[in-house]
Amino acid sequence: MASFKIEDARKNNLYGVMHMKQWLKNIRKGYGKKLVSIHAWNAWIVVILAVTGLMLVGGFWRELLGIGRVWLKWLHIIVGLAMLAPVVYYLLLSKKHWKQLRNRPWQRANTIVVLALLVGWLLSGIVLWQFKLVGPRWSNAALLIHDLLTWVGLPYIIYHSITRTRWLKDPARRAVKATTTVAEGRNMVNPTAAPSENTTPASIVSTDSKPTTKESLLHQPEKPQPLYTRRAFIRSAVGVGLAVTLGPTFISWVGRNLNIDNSIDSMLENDPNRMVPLPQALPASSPPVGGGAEGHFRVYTVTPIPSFSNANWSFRIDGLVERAQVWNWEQFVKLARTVQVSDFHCVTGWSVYKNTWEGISLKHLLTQAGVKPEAHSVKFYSGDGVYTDAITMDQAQMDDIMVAVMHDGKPIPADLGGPVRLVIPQMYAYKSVKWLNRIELIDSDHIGYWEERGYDKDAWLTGATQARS
Ligand code: HEM
Ligand SMILES: Nc1nc2c(c(=O)[nH]1)N[C@H]1C(S)=C(S)[C@@H](COP(=O)(O)O)O[C@H]1N2
Ligand SMILES: [Mo]
Repeated sequence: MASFKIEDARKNNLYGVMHMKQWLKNIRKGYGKKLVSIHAWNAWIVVILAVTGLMLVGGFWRELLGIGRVWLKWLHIIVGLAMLAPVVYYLLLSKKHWKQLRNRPWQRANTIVVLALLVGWLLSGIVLWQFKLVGPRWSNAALLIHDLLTWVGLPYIIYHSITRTRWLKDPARRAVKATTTVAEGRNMVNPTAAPSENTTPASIVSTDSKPTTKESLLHQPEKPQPLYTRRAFIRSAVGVGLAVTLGPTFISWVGRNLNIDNSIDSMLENDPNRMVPLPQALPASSPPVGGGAEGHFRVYTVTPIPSFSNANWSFRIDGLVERAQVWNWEQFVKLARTVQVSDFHCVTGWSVYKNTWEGISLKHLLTQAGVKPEAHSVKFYSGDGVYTDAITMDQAQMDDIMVAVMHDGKPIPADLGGPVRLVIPQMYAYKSVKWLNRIELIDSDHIGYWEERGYDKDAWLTGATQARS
């Protein structure tokens, strides 16, 4: 009995394996053509991801896109996930492709580089997509990897697709044919020449997707030309072009991440704000009790960066309060301040840790103003005239919400929301309104700037510890 069953199981297993083999065989049928079309699909996917991804970083696009930014992000994620299809499909065909490349170490290396890029983008992209699930440490690392792959990988891929287009390859084929090294003609296999299983596509990165026999016939050689010189020239031209256009951005990215230039200091040096007197740091923030912030703020704004002086700056608290108030700068810098250390997390994946903020506790301001019982939300206005956000009265009870005047013992530069910005450490930073100049108590909800454009109304960080309502 028992042995019977084992036999059965073995047979079933065998059938299973045979099915699997048949299935793989079917997949691998016409494999050359399939590789070519996988490659073409993948090239388009990468183009879309590159364009949408670069638009996601840019401050310029941030201002221009508004609600479109959230759609763009979803397009980027959906197309990103779709990249899984060609990658998996290729992996199913890869064994054969690999054998075919056995005498082509460069193509093998290239295949590995491209696969590593794609898989790296996919994994880091999925972590970024699920930022709430993984928490800030992981999404920070994922963003770093995603960026690094973009700065290294995109130039690599652009370089390859430009230097391997057909119009470059055809002349090269002529040159090769004129010599005796036909078999070694690198990358020059014509997919239309023999549409059989043995057809090898040029390489997984070549853009050789739609070969036309006519063209190859037209380009039959008469006499060899000094083509490698031209190829070499175009290659170096493309290389130089890429270095010039992407180089500076890449270097500044590396600089920021290696903390080479302390950019908050340079922001302060060039600060357009003219507030007099400058706030004087409490002992706890100079030197900063937090030991100094770790990480870098990305300067985000949806308007041109506003600047202020004593003449055009004021701060008010009004709406449903017993004692509405307006302060000018001289009065405001005299208000008693406290110091706190907290982390700062943006939903797009970056964080700045251990910020030592000095400012006035929101709770204290509200108590002073005397909130009326009808008040439901606290609405925050930015001096940029556009950005707003709000929290409920319950949320406003958190002790660590701060109307901040200093960061790490120095005034807050205009780039980072100075002279005064809001800090809500337990929520994502889109709640932390920059250039804060008005607090209004209102009897209803208020949907903030980014929430109106698709961000989650629930901005709580995963690890938030205080009153969640
Ligand atoms: C060719 C491949 C890709 C390129 C060139 C690319 C490029 C970029 C760039 C430049 C950013 C902006 C990062 C920043 O703010 O510094 C970004 C963000 C992002 N990418 Fe990709 N990406 C690619 C593939 C993917 C894939 C496969 C996924 C997977 C789902 C993905 C998901 C994301 C997510 C979730 C973000 C964060 C968007 C946000 O919240 O602003 N990406 N990508
Ligand atoms: N007025 C104003 N406040 C703002 C924003 C903005 O664009 N305008 N961006 C928010 C977002 S999404 C983040 S992550 C932080 C970024 O702060 P930073 O520019 O100082 O790094 O500010 C928040 N407050
Ligand atoms: Mo953000």
